[in-house]
Amino acid sequence: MSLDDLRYPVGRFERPAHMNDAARAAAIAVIADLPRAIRDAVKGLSPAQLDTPYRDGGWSVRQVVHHVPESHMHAYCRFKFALLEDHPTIKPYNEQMWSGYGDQATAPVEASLQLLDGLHQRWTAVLNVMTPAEYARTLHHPENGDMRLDQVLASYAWHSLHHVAHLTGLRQRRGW
Ligand code: NI
Repeated sequence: MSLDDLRYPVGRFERPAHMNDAARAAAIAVIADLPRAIRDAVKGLSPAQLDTPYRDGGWSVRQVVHHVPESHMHAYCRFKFALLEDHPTIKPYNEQMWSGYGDQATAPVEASLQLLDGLHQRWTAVLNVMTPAEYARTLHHPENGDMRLDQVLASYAWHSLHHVAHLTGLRQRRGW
């Protein structure tokens, strides 16, 4: 497998120009299901397996599991800011630095799984009450430019599948 296949197992994110009702519903279903998907993807792994990089030079399984709720806490706040403020500028964060901080090696994986459970229930509740007009609201990302909330939703649905595939791909290759 090429590095790109290992790093981008579901392909790179492509920002959709438009999202219809069905596309939004499919993306919301991915967000709603992610806590279960991640939990299943790490079920039964030993501490040594959790500390295994999903690819050479990549994050460990543990770091991937801790990264997802950290990323999605930002996502949740970005949605609420964009819903309640006019075209807010959101705060980027350096995910490599966040994932390199010491807590990522020591925090229990279960803590991040529980965080995902509650966070995604709340986030899904927001996504399910948003109107089509609200999905057209925008935010400004200092690095990625202006985005509509339906495009942000698409990016996090992709992000969810992307990281689950890192974990399931590793287990498949190792026969775990
Ligand atoms: Ni990520």
